[in-house]
Amino acid sequence: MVVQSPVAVSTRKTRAVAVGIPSVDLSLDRSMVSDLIIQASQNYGFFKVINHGVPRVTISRLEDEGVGFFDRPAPDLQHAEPAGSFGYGSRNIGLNGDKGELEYLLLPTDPFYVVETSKTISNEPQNFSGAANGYIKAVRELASEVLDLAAEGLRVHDKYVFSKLIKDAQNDSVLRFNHYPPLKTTKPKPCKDEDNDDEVGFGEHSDPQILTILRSNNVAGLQISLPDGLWIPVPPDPSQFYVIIGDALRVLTNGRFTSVRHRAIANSSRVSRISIMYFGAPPLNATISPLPELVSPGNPSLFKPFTWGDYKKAAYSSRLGDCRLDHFKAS
Ligand code: GA4
Repeated sequence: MVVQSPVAVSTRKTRAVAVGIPSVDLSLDRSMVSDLIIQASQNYGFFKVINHGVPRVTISRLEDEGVGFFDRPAPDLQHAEPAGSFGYGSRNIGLNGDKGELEYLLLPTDPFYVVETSKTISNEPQNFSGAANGYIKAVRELASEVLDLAAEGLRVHDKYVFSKLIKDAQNDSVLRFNHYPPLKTTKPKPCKDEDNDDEVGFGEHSDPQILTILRSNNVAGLQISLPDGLWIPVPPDPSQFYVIIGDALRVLTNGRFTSVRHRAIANSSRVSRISIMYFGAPPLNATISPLPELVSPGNPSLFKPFTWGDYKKAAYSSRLGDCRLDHFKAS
């Protein structure tokens, strides 16, 4: 595994530490890549992928559309609200009172839906939908490749067992843009206690889905939690992607993979931070339970079976930082 150069950290709730983020080079020999993915997914639930094959223009086109969207006047942003919990949001996260110093746009990834929704997002909807659909297709392929490599490394019978869930025509995957506005220089820096919510960009949580593909511009903010609870910053790298293992994959692997807790600190730089996440999710009626190959008398199932729809419902009834999987543990 390529481990990036050590970083010294000393920020709120982090200790000074030297840790590298695991990095997986997809151009290496296939069995080596799959071993690296297994190690990183078990030990961190998080890794960077390099030599990912997604064209730079596919990324920059969508980032430009995202920047253009958040630059629009406030009343236009509110119109980007197609239905339910999708659309534009600001400061309010989810439905149960979580707050963060950001604004965002959440979209389903169905290409027809993207085309329809684009009319409320951009004055040039074909540009937005073209960029979004091109990006979604590319990162879904990337996510599927990572999942196939993971299945190979786990030596499970069906190598497509994970990727077919996010490729299913009824998949429930989501695309999210987060905009963390730059620090307002006119506002005096408040002197607040350690747990002050004002400093949270997007609070600590694990992603409920199977796999997240995250990419940001060159502004820092993302942090991941190590198994011992230590938080480490993730250096931004606009040309690469980060992979986040979600709760559903943790269950499918019977806890062999960990679903990493992560957060974004509020943006303290003078430029905006823009991140784009693809959350690969199964169809609502798909059953999520440990793969039989990963269960044995010595290694019993850690979770009760549930559908993705059940889990999504539980997620939306919970607070962002809750450990939602606790309710689905086998007794
Ligand atoms: C975290 C991962 C994705 O961003 C998201 C988030 C969702 C939301 O922002 O609407 C949730 C959060 C996320 C998990 C718990 C619930 C739902 C906010 C929240 C408090 C879109 C998702 O699928 O789950």
